[in-house]
Amino acid sequence: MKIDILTLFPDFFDNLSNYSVIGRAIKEKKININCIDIRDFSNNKHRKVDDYPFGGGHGMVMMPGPIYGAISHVKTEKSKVIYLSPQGKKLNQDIVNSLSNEEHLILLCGHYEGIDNRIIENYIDEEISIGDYVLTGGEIPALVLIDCVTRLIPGVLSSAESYTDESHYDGLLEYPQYTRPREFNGLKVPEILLSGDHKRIAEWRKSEAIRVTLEKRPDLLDNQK
Ligand code: 4FD
Repeated sequence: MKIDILTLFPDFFDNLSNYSVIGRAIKEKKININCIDIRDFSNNKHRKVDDYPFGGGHGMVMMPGPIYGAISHVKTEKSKVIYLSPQGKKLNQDIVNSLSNEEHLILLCGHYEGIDNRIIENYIDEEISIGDYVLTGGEIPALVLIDCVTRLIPGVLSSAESYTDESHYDGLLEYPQYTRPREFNGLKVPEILLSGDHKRIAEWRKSEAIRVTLEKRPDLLDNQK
């Protein structure tokens, strides 16, 4: 998968190739991440990319020209252009699954009070939010999206790191996990996990996943497919 990040802060993404699973995916060429500095597409000698809002009001708005220039520079017929914004559709594992099948993502990171609405209406395929809160820029949401999409690309996770037992894979939270020692500060590991009875362990884990989901995130059970 190719990922182009359109940003005013390309340095922010400098160390991705040293980071855990994403770093490995980059080195193994499962993903190809490229940063585009939106300022490079300003037609202004001061590399200005924002201006006052028409109609007045506080703050600045990112001008359409530089953003359009940056999108046009990387876009092909196979691209999906995503704008990270607090007004977007809230990201969930279903959206992540479908994005992981794309060939080329273009991630547009906004700043200031947002971008000229003509870009959103005409040149963006999907507007995505990582949750109902406001950040100073779209760069961290872009990183979140890159992280959760990358780990679903075939060959990125080893079978030992498989995601099929994890929270949100099947609409439930993950069952409780334990490791050695068997007793820690007087606290014991559930006996069944030491029994070696794999069928009963699988049943226990399924019922624990449901119990934990009911306790911590009952809203997830309303959306069972
Ligand atoms: N919840 C999110 C995305 C971006 C952001 C920005 C308009 C502000 C939160 C466009 C206003 C971008 C999110 C930058 N904050 N801040 O996903």
